[in-house]
Amino acid sequence: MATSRRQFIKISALGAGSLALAGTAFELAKGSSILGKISGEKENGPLRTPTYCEICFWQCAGWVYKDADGNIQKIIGNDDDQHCNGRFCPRGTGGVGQYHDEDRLKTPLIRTSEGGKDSFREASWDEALDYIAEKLKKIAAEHGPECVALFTHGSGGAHFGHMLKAFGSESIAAPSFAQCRGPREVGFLTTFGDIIYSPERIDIRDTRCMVLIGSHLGENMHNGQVQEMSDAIDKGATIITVDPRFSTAASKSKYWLPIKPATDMALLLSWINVIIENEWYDKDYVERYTFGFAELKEHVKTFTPEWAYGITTIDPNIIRETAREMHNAAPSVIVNPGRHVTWYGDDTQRLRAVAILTALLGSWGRRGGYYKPDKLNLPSYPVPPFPKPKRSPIEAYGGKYVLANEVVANGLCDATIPTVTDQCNFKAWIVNGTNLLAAFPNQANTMQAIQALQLLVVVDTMPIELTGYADVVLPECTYLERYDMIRNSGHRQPNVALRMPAVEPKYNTKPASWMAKELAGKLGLSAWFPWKDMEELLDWQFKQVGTSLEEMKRIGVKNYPREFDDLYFSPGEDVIFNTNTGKIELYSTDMENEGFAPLPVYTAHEEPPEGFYRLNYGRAPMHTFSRTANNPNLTDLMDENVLWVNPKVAKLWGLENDQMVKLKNQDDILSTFAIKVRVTERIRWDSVYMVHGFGHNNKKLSRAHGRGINDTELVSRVHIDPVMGGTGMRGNFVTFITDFDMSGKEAEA
Ligand SMILES: Nc1nc2c(c(=O)[nH]1)N[C@H]1C(S)=C(S)[C@@H](COP(=O)(O)OP(=O)(O)OC[C@H]3O[C@@H](n4cnc5c(=O)[nH]c(N)nc54)[C@H](O)[C@@H]3O)O[C@H]1N2
Ligand SMILES: Nc1nc2c(c(=O)[nH]1)N[C@H]1C(S)=C(S)[C@@H](COP(=O)(O)OP(=O)(O)OC[C@H]3O[C@@H](n4cnc5c(=O)[nH]c(N)nc54)[C@H](O)[C@@H]3O)O[C@H]1N2
Ligand code: SF4
Ligand SMILES: [Mo]
Repeated sequence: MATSRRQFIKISALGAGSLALAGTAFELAKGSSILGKISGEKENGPLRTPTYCEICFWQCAGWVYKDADGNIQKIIGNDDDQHCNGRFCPRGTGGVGQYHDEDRLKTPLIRTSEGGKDSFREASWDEALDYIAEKLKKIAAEHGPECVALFTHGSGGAHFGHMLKAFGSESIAAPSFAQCRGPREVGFLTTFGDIIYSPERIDIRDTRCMVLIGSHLGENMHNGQVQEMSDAIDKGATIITVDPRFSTAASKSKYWLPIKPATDMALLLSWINVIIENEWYDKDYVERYTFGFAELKEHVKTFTPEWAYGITTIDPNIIRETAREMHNAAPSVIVNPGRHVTWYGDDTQRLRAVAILTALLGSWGRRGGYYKPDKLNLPSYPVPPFPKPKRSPIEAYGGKYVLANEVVANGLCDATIPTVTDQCNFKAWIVNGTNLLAAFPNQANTMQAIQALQLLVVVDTMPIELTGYADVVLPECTYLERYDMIRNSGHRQPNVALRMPAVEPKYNTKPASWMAKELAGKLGLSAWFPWKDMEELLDWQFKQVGTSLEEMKRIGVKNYPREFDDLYFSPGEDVIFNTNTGKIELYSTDMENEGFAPLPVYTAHEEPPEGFYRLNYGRAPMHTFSRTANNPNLTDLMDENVLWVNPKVAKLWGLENDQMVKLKNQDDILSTFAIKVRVTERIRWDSVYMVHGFGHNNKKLSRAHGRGINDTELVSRVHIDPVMGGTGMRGNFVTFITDFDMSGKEAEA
């Protein structure tokens, strides 16, 4: 009996396998239902499901393919998607590693204290959400709901943001503003009355000249942009790269300007000088659209290339030649506004200079320059009006940064640290999809805020630095296991994209959409979550714009025609800009009204002290910040960061390739881990360079723990941009520590 039973199992297993295999080839061609059943999907279910990628904010739309057993095989780009044109970047392709990562958070955790020792205990969802709801109710009763803040990056922000607004707080911030692109948005807003948006409204496809200033497209994988840049180069576009480091972009450029760090403002002012002095600006455009040209002309008179040479170390002839290249290509020129632009604290002013140059070349609103994106007007599901909070986020940071057009995350963080004058410090943080100990500079400051909290909830997919300090950890399932809000992004054509679950959530994880709705229920806020589930919500919304969830499951992305033919200005068109004067403000009245320089000025920044080097950091094409450092697919491609050191410096210090060093910064902060030296001419002698996002210290990250150095721990000095609160992070200096024992501590010698 036993034998025949064993045989039975064997045969049936084989049978199922071969049935599935036969089914695959056959049914793929015919599209019938057998495969759907085998892969655990409903009858006639698709073999591929649509998603948009969450491995970075670029949100490329793609298809998730599964095999007959329902296992994810691959993710590829959706051909109809303007963000990716059918191609994913290496990170997006490796995104499935986030789903497979065995170190993932698996179940809710609650902090407990016993005998003075803290530990996490596993909890059910009900318990964890009850715990949070009770704490939030208590904080609201004692201090007001506005004392709760949300920090968020990525898709979950929409769900938790909606919940927090219903609760009575508008203090919702992302590190993608004041730690990233904020200065450029404010610099362009005060000049053109409009922002750059994401994806950036730059017409790389048709450009004839692109200037990259500390923006390293190529290593920085703005997917669609990198594709367009490579096409533009093939079509003969001139690339001018300004970077102290020989970046990948620099290697593709006609001109590489290895600028002395922190001096870009001088270069920009001298370009403006050359373009005005030689009358290389677009006279008709300047006359018709701009305000303050005479003041600008007077202002830049002395900023000659010779003046700039003394500051930037860039040859005056090269400054003239590159200005002429821009003039020759105008108006099809992009002086790229970059993205991570929080560098030295005068960043809004630097981006104002970029905006002014753009206006002089007449490239805003012109083919090959800046186009006007169009976005669908997507109605929200009807809910009651949100309660009006007693305190706005701006009040929380005391009337500072009035020109900021988004909430300043570090402003909320600072307002959490108790001071005598503050009316109400933040008492609780909900942190979703952002590793604040890597994203915020000055970790000591962040820690001080965290220690003052009554409640810290961390929603993440991975055990990270921040989860270690949480009171409650909520494990989110990955983007491959959930629905999220409709991606509605501005582009050349309005468009929507759907993310749906390709597979069931692994472990005891849940989507943020579910968490926010459940928590809202426990807080008595169900009126703001009237939909049954995400399917109902999405279907309702899609139907408002002429499609449906059912159709979107089949097509993934839908592009709509533009309502008006206004990608570019038409010749001689009268345009009213959304500024105080209705013109492009070369001279900014907003800046003047707020007590800032109305025309950008150069200020010298601190130089590295003797024996120290400026800490420079950036991106690698196969990783995103700190979020991919443990992804098994991507660690296969790169599993640590290395330290770029100029050969002159290496010789001086006797450093060799692959030697491990630690770094110490100007404030005596020693890196927790060590990093491998890479000796290379590609970095100037006054700086060192590493990729951001490594050096994790959470031991639960089996592939990322202790691999390389975390640049953030060495960025203890912050230069705040007074205009919009951005955290300038590039004014930090490090020296080499070669004498340490590998167990962690600097050797006593
Ligand atoms: N020193 C230094 N600091 C920087 C930068 C730098 O280059 N150097 N760059 C700055 C810039 S430009 C930016 S935009 C910010 C970026 O800041 P962040 O977006 O905070 O970057 P990450 O470090 O990747 O942290 C993302 C967190 O989200 C989690 N996560 C990933 N997917 C999901 C998901 O689906 N759901 C949830 N709930 N969580 C998820 C990850 O596990 C990770 O813990 O950092 C800024 N700070
Ligand atoms: N693969 C990948 N792509 C990404 C991301 C990622 O994590 N991984 N993150 C995305 C995000 S949110 C952002 S904000 C962007 C950021 O991408 P970028 O806007 O390109 O910014 P960084 O990565 O900070 O690039 C830093 C560049 O500036 C140079 N630099 C340093 N100091 C100076 C200086 O004083 N002057 C000049 N001119 N240059 C200087 C550095 O050498 C480096 O090449 O990348 C996006 N794309
Ligand atoms: S650029 Fe790459 S990582 Fe970012 S969303 Fe697109 S495919 Fe994903
Ligand atoms: Mo960013």
